[in-house]
Amino acid sequence: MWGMIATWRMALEGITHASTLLAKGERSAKAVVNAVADVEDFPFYKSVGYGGLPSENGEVELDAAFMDGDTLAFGAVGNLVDIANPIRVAHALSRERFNSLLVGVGAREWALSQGFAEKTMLTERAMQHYRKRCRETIDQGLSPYDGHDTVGMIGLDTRGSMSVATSTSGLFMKRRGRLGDSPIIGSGFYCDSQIGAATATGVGEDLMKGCTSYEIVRRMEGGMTPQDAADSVIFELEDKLMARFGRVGDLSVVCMNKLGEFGVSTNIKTFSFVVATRDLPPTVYLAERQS
Ligand code: SD4
Repeated sequence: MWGMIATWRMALEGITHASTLLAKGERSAKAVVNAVADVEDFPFYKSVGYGGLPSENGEVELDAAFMDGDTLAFGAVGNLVDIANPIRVAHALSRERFNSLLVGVGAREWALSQGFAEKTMLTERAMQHYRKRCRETIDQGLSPYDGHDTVGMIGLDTRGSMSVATSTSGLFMKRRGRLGDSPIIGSGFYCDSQIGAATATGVGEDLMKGCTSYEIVRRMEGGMTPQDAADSVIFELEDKLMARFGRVGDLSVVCMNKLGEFGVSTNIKTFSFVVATRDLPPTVYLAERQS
């Protein structure tokens, strides 16, 4: 068996490419890193990589992570500025024994020291969105826009190895230095080849409260199907936050177990995701809120 699953329609082209690699026996790590890098490179996706929307100071600060489900090694970067492919930096970090999560200036310095290319990640189009939002909110003060288009992608290869990758510019108009769930292990992503993997998108501040991705993997380990694990984690977290915090943001997840069975859950009306497996051609699906 081999398979890939990812959040949002934007992953389709990357998965279409990368799934041909998996079908030929390529490693899941290479498949997810290449596919996420494709999403990062596409200028019109407003919340990932090049063309991502800026923080409130006008700077594009990018977060990304990679986890190898065989070794449980992970690498992540946060608030990385003007480096072409944050996911490739995160992947390189996963090979280091220490310093697995680097943020800000330190992340940038390390990326440059390793020969990663500098690139201005703020596009004219993203700048126009930024100026418009500044005008709209001039009286109310800036508040982060609950956009949610983090790409989170899981790969299972023919050897049974699994990997997960995430990449995002986070919330539009976030405060400088803010991190969401996407570079945080256990929240935005988790992967264990002996069980399965999960990755999240939505309001990071709320996804982190449930250690969402780790919790889904743990429930799959306990015998739940991926779909039941995803639904139970999302709706229990939503109930808990509503009862104790009085509000909840958008929460969406995709997960896959070591057999290539997948699950998807969302608390928003519709959530698009992409799947490709040995038995299913790369396709965009829409998940709907189930309760
Ligand atoms: C964050 N979870 O930074 C990310 C944003 C996101 O879909 O997923 N958008 O909080």
